[in-house]
Amino acid sequence: MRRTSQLVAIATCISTIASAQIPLITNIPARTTTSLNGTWQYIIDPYGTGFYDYRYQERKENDREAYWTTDIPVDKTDRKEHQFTDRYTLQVPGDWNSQAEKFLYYEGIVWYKKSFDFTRRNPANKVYLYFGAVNYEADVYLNGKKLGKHKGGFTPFNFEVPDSILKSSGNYLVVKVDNTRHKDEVPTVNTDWWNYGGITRDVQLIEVPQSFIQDYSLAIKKGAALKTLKNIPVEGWVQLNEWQSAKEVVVEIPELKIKKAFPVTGNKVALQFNLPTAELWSPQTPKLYNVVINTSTDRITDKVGFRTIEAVGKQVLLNGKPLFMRGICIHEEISPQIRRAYSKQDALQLLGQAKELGCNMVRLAHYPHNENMTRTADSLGILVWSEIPVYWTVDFSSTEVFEKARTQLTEMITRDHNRASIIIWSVGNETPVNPVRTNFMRNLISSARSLDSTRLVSAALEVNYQPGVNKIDDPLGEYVDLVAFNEYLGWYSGLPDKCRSANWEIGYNKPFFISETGAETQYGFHGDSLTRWSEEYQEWYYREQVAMFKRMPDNFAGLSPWILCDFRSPRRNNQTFQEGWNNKGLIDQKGRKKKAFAVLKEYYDGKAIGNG
Ligand code: GCB
Repeated sequence: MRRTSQLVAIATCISTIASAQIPLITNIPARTTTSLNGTWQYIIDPYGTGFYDYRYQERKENDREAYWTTDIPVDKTDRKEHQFTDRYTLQVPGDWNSQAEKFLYYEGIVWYKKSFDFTRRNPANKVYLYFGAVNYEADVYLNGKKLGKHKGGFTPFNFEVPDSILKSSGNYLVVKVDNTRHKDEVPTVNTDWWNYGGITRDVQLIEVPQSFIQDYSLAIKKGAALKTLKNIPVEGWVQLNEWQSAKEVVVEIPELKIKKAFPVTGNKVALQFNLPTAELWSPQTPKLYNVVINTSTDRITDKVGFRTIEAVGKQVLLNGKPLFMRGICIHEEISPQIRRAYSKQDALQLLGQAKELGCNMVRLAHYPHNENMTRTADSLGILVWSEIPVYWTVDFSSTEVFEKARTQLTEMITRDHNRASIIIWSVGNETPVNPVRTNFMRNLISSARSLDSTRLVSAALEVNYQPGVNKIDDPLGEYVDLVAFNEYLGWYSGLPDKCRSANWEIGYNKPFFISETGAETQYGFHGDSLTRWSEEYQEWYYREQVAMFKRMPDNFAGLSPWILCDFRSPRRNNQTFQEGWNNKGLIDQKGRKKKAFAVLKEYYDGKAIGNG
């Protein structure tokens, strides 16, 4: 947004702790699953009574008053002070805020309960319980036994379900969901979006053989020259949960007549082979190949696109050719229902609107969106910037907070590293410039690179506004592949005609990207272009910005204005024009396009000629 002061803080060295192994199972859509979506019962528990006793001590596992223990009285004398009934239910997936008026502003604890029967497809299978995401903290209990805990509102997690706990009938799954904001979490207490609570994404039981393929990666070798589309080198790996019984890994791409076998000598098997030829994935040709990975005990299929992405000199190259990113930022919120987005239908709506705007790229702000978004982006041919919620002022001095951020980064990359659409991992947004933060962010950048060396790493930085010239001189610029920054010339400072005299100096010889720019307006409010909040003001803002983009330095690699749709934000309290909404969308909460939509579309349609 704006950088007003430079904090000088004492640099504390964040020690690089060895990466924690997160046994996340990937490619859930292709696994044998049983959905636990649907109607769940709930109890709202603002005091945490189900978790703490009256001395505020954590309850023991078999405490009869704990909400994870059965709520059924043993006989008529039994006193049970918690009970789940069908009178109080929530739909999963889904945030709670949008499901009943009493939840609209609720932040705190809600207990969810689902009863289910379960028959294994194969009695020898292992079973995992998988959550697409729970915001923010989830404590998970099955039949009164704790399976585990997870923090982080936008990334998946799974627990192994021991055979001794799971029954064929009468299981009850209880999840304590807590979306209370805390200073030492990621994000921290202060953001500019609504903190939707709940089990916001799918819940599934996954069945896998005892020895199974946990994860895998396939991508064109970094730095490969693609002059001719012949003998394209592919590299990757297959991660097995255990290797002794797997023998060999066989990778097949039937359409390309590829079948390669690799001996298994450990849990992680390196892959290396050539594609004799292939159609590369790009926005114009979002070609996905069916890939089959087999071991002697497991088999998994996926649809994988092959492409390269690099920052070379002043340019971003997609498949070796200069790329201009015609982007738009998107929050994971959907109109007209006003709720967290989660489904394929939601993804089609949001990405469809971006396509209509002329986009070839989206910035998924400010946290990892659900997997339907990235899979749909793969199939529609939309490039993606994916980000973790290291937003504004997380506690950069804390090693625990760093670990929380790194866990979310790891979970984001693990889930999505086979999505060709994703070209940029972002480690944060508008973090204040000082040595402690720079060290923190730098360590995140190196973590991202060590998890995935095939994509660009970036972060949305701020502008150092100076008379005569606006500088991008944040020291973090040295460590990112793509220098990205948010600028609001004409909204947070001055009027849009400020753009006419604006000059830009990028302190790094790298491609740069405007990760945000925008102005707020209420759909249907009209005035002259000088009238704040009018559609005409926003339209003028975009006209001046577009004129400025046209004279940007030649390392300008694209932009993702703020934002596709208006979204809920408790920070926005102008009771005439905002009422709890950030209205910088080009589309309003009812799905109606504002005048500025056409201005950006015209610019993008012009840029599209000859560019992905
Ligand atoms: C920003 C933030 C974004 C805000 C936006 C605004 O710079 O990155 O999260 O919503 O500005 O509207 O002020």
